[in-house]
Parts: sequence; structure tokens; C-alpha cells
Amino acid sequence: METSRAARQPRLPFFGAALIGVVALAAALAAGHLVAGFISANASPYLAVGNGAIDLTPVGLKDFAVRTFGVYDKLVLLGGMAVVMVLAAAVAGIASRRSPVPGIVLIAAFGLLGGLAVALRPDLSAVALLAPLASLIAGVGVFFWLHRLASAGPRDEVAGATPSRRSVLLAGAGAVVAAGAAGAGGQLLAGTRDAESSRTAVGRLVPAEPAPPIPADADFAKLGTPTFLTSNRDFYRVDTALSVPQVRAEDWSLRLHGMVREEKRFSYDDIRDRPLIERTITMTCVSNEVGGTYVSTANFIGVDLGDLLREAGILPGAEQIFSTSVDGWTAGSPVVAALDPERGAMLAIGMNGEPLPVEHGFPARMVIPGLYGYVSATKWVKDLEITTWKARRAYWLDRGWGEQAPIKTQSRIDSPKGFETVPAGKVRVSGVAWAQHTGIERVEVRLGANGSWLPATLSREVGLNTWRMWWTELDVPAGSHQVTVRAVDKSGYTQTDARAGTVPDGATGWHVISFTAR
Ligand SMILES: Nc1nc2c(c(=O)[nH]1)N[C@H]1C(S)=C(S)[C@@H](COP(=O)(O)O)O[C@H]1N2
Ligand SMILES: [Mo]
Repeated sequence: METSRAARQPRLPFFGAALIGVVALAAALAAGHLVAGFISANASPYLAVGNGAIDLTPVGLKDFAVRTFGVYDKLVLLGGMAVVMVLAAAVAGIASRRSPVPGIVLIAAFGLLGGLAVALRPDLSAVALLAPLASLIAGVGVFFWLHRLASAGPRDEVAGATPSRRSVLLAGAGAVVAAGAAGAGGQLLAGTRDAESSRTAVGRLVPAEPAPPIPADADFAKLGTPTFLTSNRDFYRVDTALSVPQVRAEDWSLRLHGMVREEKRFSYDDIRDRPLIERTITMTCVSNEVGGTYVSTANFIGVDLGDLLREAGILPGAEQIFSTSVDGWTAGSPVVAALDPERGAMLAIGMNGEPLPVEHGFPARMVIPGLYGYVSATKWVKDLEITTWKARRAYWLDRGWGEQAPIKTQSRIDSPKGFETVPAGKVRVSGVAWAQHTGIERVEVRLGANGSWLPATLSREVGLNTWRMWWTELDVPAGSHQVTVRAVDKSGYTQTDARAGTVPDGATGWHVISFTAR
């Protein structure tokens, strides 16, 4: 019966059949993306297959991709996958010019592949399988539906109702629009609900041991310096993440292993339920040029990193904390720095009273005062391996940056701005200086290339791990001038004027600005 009916059926036009396959694919991907939006972005079958492909890619090919496409390597992969999928969907359509069965089998096979990719992800629960299931149902459903509309030949025709190409096109267009809306909706949901909703649910973090209040004279913001604390919104941001990793607190855990007596695993609640400490810390990026803005200060809330290490029991010979982010980025920090109670290294979950902003590492990150961020401040951290320097090499080390990277003593002029014009006479000059873990002893300013160094007034000291503001007034006749700043830290070291670039371990030199007095 079925066969004879199918045999009577006219074959669908070549391109029409291909198009039906492609529209069904769009519907499948979009439905999966939408459902993933409610669960986790990573449950999206498309992304799951992509991530699976990245994990399966041989290192040589991965290196080639990174070398050739740079930061676009992931986009190229997703694009390539899209092309392959569209071609396969078109083939599925074309194979079904008479009966929908070959197409449905192919689409179902795709759906199962997506399901497998989701099932194999370590960070997803069984609920996540709903996303590829939605894909499967939408893909097969839309394919079957459009195929039936298109194959309704004259024999099915009721008087007047032409089974026109028009109705098929309309249905197809409707499916595409619905798919677009579903896909965009899933994207929106995943972007806002995922980590952000989890972060909102955490609520305000109240430390058991708050940082001392910041005194009013800790900055000279009215005289042109930055405010002592940087707001979360204004805090500088540096990372390699193409899209900000989305990790829910409830899905997060931190593994501490390697050269320890006892391996540990901490959930978010394990950390949050400890007595939280708060420390005021100025972070700096090694990529900060002299005079640059990759330096900010916040009240970080969390637990002492050294405490966690001591609980695990560090074995003799351990040198390096090799930390890994959920996005695969790695950093290597000295074990001694984390164990030093004077330094105050942290596993931080909060920043200025709030849970860490997603782009600053929610649910948790490392912060080790006095070390540049690339060797100390892993965001979205999920793994700490205690090891040696020989055994593991972190992300930036093979890209030309140094293994040891203490922050260098630096100072910056914030006012006047370079090339500003100011009234001649008494000119106020102000800015910041930092020498984390050592502390700023003195800041000196000079007018002109050969002027004598004049001491600036320092702000109230908050701690050795934070920046310090300074200001002074200079007698400036009309004309073009330059002003230079240098800091002296508490070890007695005077900031060098020898210019060095940021590679391999941080820029040096004095900050000089030119201005005009009139
Ligand atoms: N996962 C991850 N963590 C990271 C980075 C990164 O690229 N990926 N960059 C590091 C660098 S170079 C710096 S300076 C600090 C910056 O932290 P912020 O963006 O919160 O200011 O994060 C560090 N942690
Ligand atoms: Mo950095």
C-alpha cells in the first residue's frame, strides 16, 4: 500500500527538497538553542558538538588553527560546522525527493550526535538532554510537515485549494522566522539567565572579617586622582575569552590536587559558608604601559588561599600553583606567595560587596597581591594543581612572557592630562603610585627635563597591597612644559627611568606628560 502510493507520488523539485532539509535543520538548531537557554548555554547541541570537536582536535591542528586564525579560531570552527551541517541537511532533503524516510533518518542521526555531545560534557546534568531532544523533535517535525505539504499532489487537491508552491513557501518561511526567534530567544536567555541569574541568587556577600573602612583622605579624587576603590563597572578587564564564560555557582567546584597530602574539592557553598574575609587589593596587568590604565583597586571577598593549601597539605618540593579556568586558560603562581600570610593571597568570590561580576570571574577567581594578573589572578578558576615549575607551563609562558612576574614599582600622572592647557601660575599635579606588597614610601615630581625633584603629598596609606595617591603644586610660567613623576618604594628602591616594554615581565620607565600653561 504505502509503497505503491509513494511510487505514484511525483518527485519533489531538487532545490525545493534541499531547502526543506535546510529549513528543518534551522528549526532543529533553534529549538535546541532555545531550550538550552533555560538550562545552560553549553547544552545547545550546536555548541556541544563544536566543543566536542575542539576537544577531539589533535594538538597540531589546534595550533595551526590558532596560528592561522588567531582569536577567530573558534568562529572559524563554528562557521565550518555550519557549512557542513547545511550541506548535510540539503543532502538529506535531496535524498527524500519521494519519501521523507531517508531525510528523517539522517536528521535523527544528527539529533543523536548532538545528544551524545551533550551527554559527554562533564559540566552538564541529565536535564541538559532536553535541548538535543527538542532539536530532534523540531527537526523531524518540521521536515515531515514541509515534506507532506510539498508532496501533496493534485490527487489530494480539494476543489479550489491548490497545494501550491506558495503554501509550501509560506510554511517554510514561517518555520524560518520561528526558528530565528527561537534561536535569538535562546541566545538572550542563555546570556542573561545563566550565570547572571545564579549570581543574583547569591545576593550580597557580607564578610565575617571586613576590610578596614577606606579613610576619606585615601584618595585625592577632588584633585584629579582616581577614587581609591574602583567601581566594578570601571575595573579594568583583561582576558582571552571570546565570550565571557557562563558558570552557575551551583555547577561550579574547585579541585585542589597534585603535590598535596589529601586532594580536595570545594563547592560554591563550601566556600561561601566559611567565614569570609575581605581585603583591599590593587591589581595590575603586565600589559600596562607606563602611564596606562590597567590598574584598579577593589575590596575582594573570599577565603585565604593559603588556608586552602594548608588544609590539603602541601608536599615538599611543591613550587607552582598551576591554575586552570573553565575556558582552558592557565596561570602558574608561586606556592610560597600563596602560603605567605603577610601577602594575603585569596580565592575570591566577591568584589566590592557583590558576588564577582561575571566578566571578572564569577563564581570564583584567584587574587595574589603583588603579582601581575597573568601569573596570579585566574578568573572562572576550576582547578588548582600543586606542582613544580618544570612539570607544567602556563598559557602565556610559551607566548614570550616570564615565569616570575612581581608587579614593578610604578607611578602615573592623572592631572593635568597630556597636552592639556592650564592657567599659568600654581599648577596642581596629581596621580597614583603603586608597589604592591612593598608599599610606596615617597613620590617625587619634577618640572622640565632637568628640574629638581620635589616631594609630593601622599594620601593616607591603606595598605602595602594598594596604590597610593599623590598631589603637589608647581610654579609654572606660561609656555610649554613637561612634568615627570617617579616613586620610591618602602624597600628603598627608586623607580628606574630605564624604559622597558611590557614583554616579558612588565614595563618600566618614568611617566612624562606635556602640557601648556597660559
Ligand atoms: N580565565 C582567565 N583568567 C584571567 C585572564 C584570562 O585571560 N583568562 N587574564 C589574566 C590577566 S592577564 C589579568 S591582568 C587579570 C585581569 O583581571 P580583571 O579582568 O578582573 O581585571 O585576569 C587574569 N585572569
Ligand atoms: Mo594581565
